[in-house]
Amino acid sequence: MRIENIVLREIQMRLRAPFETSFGVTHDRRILLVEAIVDGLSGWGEVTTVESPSYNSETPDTAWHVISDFIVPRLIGRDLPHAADIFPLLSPIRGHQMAKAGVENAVWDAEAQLKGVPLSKLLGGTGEEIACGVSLGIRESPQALVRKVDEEVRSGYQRIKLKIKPGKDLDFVAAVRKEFPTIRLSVDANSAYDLRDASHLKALDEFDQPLQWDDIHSHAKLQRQLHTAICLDECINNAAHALAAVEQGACRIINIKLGRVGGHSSARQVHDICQQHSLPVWCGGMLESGVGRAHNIAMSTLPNFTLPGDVSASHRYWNEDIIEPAVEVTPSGTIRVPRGPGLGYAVKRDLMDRLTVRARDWKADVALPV
Ligand code: OSB
Ligand code: MG
Repeated sequence: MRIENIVLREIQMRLRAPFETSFGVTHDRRILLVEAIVDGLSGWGEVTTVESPSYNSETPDTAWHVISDFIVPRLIGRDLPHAADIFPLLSPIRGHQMAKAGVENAVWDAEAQLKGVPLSKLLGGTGEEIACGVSLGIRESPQALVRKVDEEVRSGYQRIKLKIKPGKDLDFVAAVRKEFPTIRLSVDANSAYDLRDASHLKALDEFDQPLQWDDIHSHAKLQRQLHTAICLDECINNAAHALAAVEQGACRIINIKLGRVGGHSSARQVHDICQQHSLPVWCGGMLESGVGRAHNIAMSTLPNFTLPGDVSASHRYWNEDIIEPAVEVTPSGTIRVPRGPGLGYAVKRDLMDRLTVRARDWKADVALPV
């Protein structure tokens, strides 16, 4: 497999509704897309940074810089047996997982297309459909949140995740729990608390990363004080972090985000460590366009993804997605895994071109800005 050409572009897409987390409100997404042309076929990857360094340390601009100046020069013109060979080639670049993942994942898509198999199968996935949940941004009032939960439960989603922050937590969660006593519920604080909040947090149900973004140790202390499961998100950026968290008892669930861990190779390692330790995983979301969403669907077919992920229908985010068909969710809250080669969705080039605000193109043997 020869990487002949890499095209990096930034697209801007407006969310259908603003999304509020403990670190801020997002209206417009800045998304980098990577097209890797491998043996004449285009594979696609998405860089899942948010707009500011508030979820992790990356932004669209740090990813643009690192891809342009460090990742592309290491890969352009290379002949590789597998997309999995990219991960070790990029290990001299410290961090910048989301930048790496965008590129590595594009080559995974290309490899699956070249082999004529769905990406899910190339990754080792099984199953025809994946279980879906939704992540709901912070709302004005508990009543508004209950109305939104009602809508999503009626659509069939199998798990509801509520974003919380100090001052918008217990009342909101209690109102939802009262109205929906049996739904699978979790709450995501995106690192907005610290250990002094332990007694306050005990009143809540289930957690997605309450404490500092990079602090496995404090989560271990908190998990010992709670009955309910902590799910780590921001803390787990590679297989070593996953092993540390598992062995220290810092969580009972891990959410895997392809970008956060650096792409499919690393995601599989994290998945396998969790599986060996009987810790279930689920697929996290980063308000992706269809390209990133399609990668999430493929990854979610791995056998230890036993909990519903934050992978939901395109129309919850976008008026028009950049892939076709758009991702749809069945009335029982599942997504059917596409059977076509690669990602199994087609990229809408016209729409993507209209949304593109900058692009850069590298060809094998010469590296010239467009
Ligand atoms: O913590 O999962 C998170 C969005 C941006 C940054 C962090 C997170 C999220 C989400 C979005 O929860 C989930 C989705 O894509 O639906
Ligand atoms: Mg989270």
